[in-house]
Amino acid sequence: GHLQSQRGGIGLRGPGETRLETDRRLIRQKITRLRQQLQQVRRQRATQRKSRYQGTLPAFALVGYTNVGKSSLFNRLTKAQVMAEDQLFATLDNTVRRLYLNDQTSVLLSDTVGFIRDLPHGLVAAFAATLEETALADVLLHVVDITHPEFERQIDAVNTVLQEIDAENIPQLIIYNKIDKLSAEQRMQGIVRDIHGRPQAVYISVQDGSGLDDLRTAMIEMAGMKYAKH
Ligand SMILES: Nc1nc2c(ncn2[C@@H]2O[C@H](COP(=O)(O)OP(=O)(O)OP(=O)(O)O)[C@@H](O)[C@H]2O)c(=O)[nH]1
Ligand SMILES: [Mg+2]
Repeated sequence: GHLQSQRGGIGLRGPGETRLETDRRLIRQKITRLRQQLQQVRRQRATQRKSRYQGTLPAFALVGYTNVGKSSLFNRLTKAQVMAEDQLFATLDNTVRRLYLNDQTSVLLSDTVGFIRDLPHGLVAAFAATLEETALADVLLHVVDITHPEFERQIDAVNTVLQEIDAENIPQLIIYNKIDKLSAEQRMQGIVRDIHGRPQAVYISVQDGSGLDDLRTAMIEMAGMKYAKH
């Protein structure tokens, strides 16, 4: 049926308008209203996200090529906390958790989808909603599988995606993971620092737990840097 009859037809038809013209006008109005509502929802979501992230807690996001061990690390860091003190964290979302690093420092930690090389532009857009969280992080934990023969190309690929989502200027800590697979003489350890003494990279194994204390130390320092900046 026509919109006019559905709406009861009271004063809907403008002077000289055909029924078809009236319907078109009503549909256009409806589309405009829906667009405005959609815009409103988007704005609300952005505001909610901002207030969550621009609170007092520094937000850390795990990023990295697929299969490097991001989720394993996420689980290891958060599960250790759950076992130590179940009340200590609140689940904020499927993949965002509050993580207590020491008495003074707690942060938000989020897991993200793995990046892949040559991600088509359209796909980046499709992932955009997930990656929006990444772009809002204060610190990126860039996990790397140091035993992968192409780990350097994978780092570049991840950084390319980060550029596409305007996240290339967020401070990064490189986490070289899976050092348990390296031979004793290949194995590195400790925190690598830049000339200002800021943490740049750490060597860890999620599997055997080595380097996780160094990682926490580096994270605590970087969480503090957020406030030092201002
Ligand atoms: N040897 C070894 N294997 C590891 C380590 N950390 C993770 N893995 C393995 O690496 C594989 C991938 O781990 P995930 O945690 O799923 O990797 P991810 O980065 O979350 O992968 P996506 O979600 O696909 O991007 C799993 O088989 C893990 O068991 C590690 O420290 N040493
Ligand atoms: Mg994962």
